[in-house]
Amino acid sequence: MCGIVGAIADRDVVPVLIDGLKRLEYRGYDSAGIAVIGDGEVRRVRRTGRVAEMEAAARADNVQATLGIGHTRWATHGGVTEANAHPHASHGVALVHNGIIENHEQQRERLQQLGYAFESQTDTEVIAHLIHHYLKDGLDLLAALQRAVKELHGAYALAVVSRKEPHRMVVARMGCPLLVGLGEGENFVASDVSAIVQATRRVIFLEEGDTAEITRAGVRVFGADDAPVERDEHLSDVSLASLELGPYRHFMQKEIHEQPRAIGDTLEAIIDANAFEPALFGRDGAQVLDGVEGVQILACGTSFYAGSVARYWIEAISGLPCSVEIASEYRYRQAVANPKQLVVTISQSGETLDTMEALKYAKSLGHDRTLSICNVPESAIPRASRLVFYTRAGAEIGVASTKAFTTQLVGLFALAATLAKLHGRLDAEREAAYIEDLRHLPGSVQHALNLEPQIALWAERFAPKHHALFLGRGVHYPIALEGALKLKEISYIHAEAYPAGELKHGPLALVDADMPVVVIAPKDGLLEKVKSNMQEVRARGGELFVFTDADSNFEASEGVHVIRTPRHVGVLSPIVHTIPVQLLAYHTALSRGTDVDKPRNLAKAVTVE
Ligand code: HGA
Repeated sequence: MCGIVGAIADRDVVPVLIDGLKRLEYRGYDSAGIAVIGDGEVRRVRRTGRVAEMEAAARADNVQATLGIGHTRWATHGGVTEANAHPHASHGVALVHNGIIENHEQQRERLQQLGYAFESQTDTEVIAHLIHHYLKDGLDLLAALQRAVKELHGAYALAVVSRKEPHRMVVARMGCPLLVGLGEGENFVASDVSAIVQATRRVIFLEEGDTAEITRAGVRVFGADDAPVERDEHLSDVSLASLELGPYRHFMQKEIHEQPRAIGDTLEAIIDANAFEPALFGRDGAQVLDGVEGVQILACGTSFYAGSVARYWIEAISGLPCSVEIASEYRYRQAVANPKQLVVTISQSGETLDTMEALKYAKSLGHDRTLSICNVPESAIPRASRLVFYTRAGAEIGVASTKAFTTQLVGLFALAATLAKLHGRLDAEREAAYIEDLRHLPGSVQHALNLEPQIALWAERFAPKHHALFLGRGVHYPIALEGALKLKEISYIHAEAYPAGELKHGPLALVDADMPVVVIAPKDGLLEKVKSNMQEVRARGGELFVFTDADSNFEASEGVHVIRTPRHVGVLSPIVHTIPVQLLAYHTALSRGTDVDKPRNLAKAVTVE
């Protein structure tokens, strides 16, 4: 959350900053701002709302410079106002910040006593004054930053400029992502590579506790002890085309339709190996997975639902006990560690703060077998894990996760099958059958996507509603949860999901003609039970919208609408049944006219607590 970009060049960097902020806008869109250094002064332009509004203001003021920083905000401390928008400034120092400073109140009090006046309610402003305080003591900008960050508790990615040092910017990272982009005679800093990919693909990922100085000529990185360190250079494979909307109306729509390709790419290594092997998860795969006696999955949001599907798979296929927990709960409870358990963290961005902290906590308890399922190479969570399975979904820009979820499920299924094989529960015939199922998966997902016109008609009936209920059983219950989450995230319709058997224990009281009830009801061992639960809804006048598959011989009737995926895909059915609930949420949001890619109050890559 919050996007940072900075540039130093011998050309005007304002277009670079604004283009970068537009690409980072998915990380936060409460306000946007830039600060540039020119003629010995800091010039700031800040606006609430979208980057385009700030861009217009910068144009009107004819702001140009060769050094500048920019920010797109997802507010945590202080409302959505221009005064709270970044960059924040103190006597010729300006900075942008992603993260939360936990001891900002103490610092504010101290700095006020030192005579500093505050203009904003943010936690960020203390950092600007603190740096200025140390500049006044005679330190240079880099030393002042290094001194200041030692007094901060919490998380930060920072980019700082000063009117007195127009030839460099200085940056710091702790708990929030930050990378340096290396150009020819120009250099950059950004929260993620999408912001600078137009200028360069050569990047250095800063590590926890790093600070760096960035000039036109080069970059110097310092470790947590302020001593110079070398960090590897990487060549990013993010392409500009993958960040463009193309023929689609929204990134979410594009990303839903990219799923056959994303799943196909994610499957590649498994199909190539034609086997489920520990090496799919890294060089140490065999060492880490051998002897595993159970699995603990830690994740948030949609990734938590992917983990919830995996629990059914892992227990059913490998016979190992598996529990799934919301990362922000796990990290604060006194959990009982079992070093023979594999700890699996799931995060699209690899930067989800709660998940990262839960992983650190698990490690502190003695868990050494760690695996992450992640979509962003070189991000923090995979780097902190011994094993990793990279989903190859490509950049996911829509705030509501779609292709990241289905590709996570592919990785988790491969994990369940690999653990089963290691435990002698997967014979060659079954392994071959699963691989064959996976091979057909992109095609089955495409068939589900072809249902879009029918689902769009349903969406028109959902659009005027205020509430919706989603039901599923067994491995499809988490898909009901995911469907309800998608609908509430982007259409703002209040939606809840229940295991269908729970209906009579409470939620049935809510059912009436105004409460559409979505049911995920593929042909499996629980179908007859689900049908009985549906009768309970019908008997109370509820209207049912059923997603099922070709094998279920389920008929539509009065008050019961049915959409069928064209074929039953066995154990992979939850992946295919995700597609219709994504499309239902997307088209409902479209009918309601909400901002599909940037739903209110939310942002992508949740790097704050
Ligand atoms: N705490 C700062 C930055 C917020 C942030 O990083 N959000 O993801 C603020 O509220 O401005």
